[in-house]
Amino acid sequence: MSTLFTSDTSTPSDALGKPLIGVVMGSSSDWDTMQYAVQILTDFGVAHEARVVSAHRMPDDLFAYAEQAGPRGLQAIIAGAGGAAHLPGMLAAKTTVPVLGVPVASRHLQGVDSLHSIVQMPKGIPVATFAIGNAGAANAALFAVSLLALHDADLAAKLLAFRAEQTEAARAMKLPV
Ligand code: RP5
Repeated sequence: MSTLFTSDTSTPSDALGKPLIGVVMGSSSDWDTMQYAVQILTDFGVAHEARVVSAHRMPDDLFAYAEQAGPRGLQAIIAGAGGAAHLPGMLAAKTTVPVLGVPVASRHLQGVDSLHSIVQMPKGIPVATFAIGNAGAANAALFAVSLLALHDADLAAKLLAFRAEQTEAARAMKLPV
């Protein structure tokens, strides 16, 4: 088995310990969007990793990542890609670890192409698909936190506090009139 993606390839984003959530993206150009997922995971103290795994430029690496995800203990993979966005679907085809897909806004079609590529999975291989762009990246991470919180009371409490904070912020909103 390839050791390409074992957790001894530590990066600063692995600093919280053995990763529970993998954040992968098709290009470093996706980072502007995918950083919102990583920020949420960091804020909640969820151990994670972030990697570029390009479906069409690194297909063997994609397969290795997917095959090793379960054995490495990943609980979910957040996968962001733009254009003809094969990455989330191909990961899902090679692992039963839940894949959360984030459509990254593309240069020419503003991410509608990415959304359709990710959301229109044929029956049998699901990819949970989120909104195009930054909100989708953040929500995918919040969804991953919700999954982990089912079996982690401290994380569940943090999630409730996060929701309460949002509620208070909305209640405090003022209009210019
Ligand atoms: C996809 O192609 C990536 O996910 C990215 O959104 C898009 C453009 O990639 P670059 O040309 O910026 O590397 O594979």
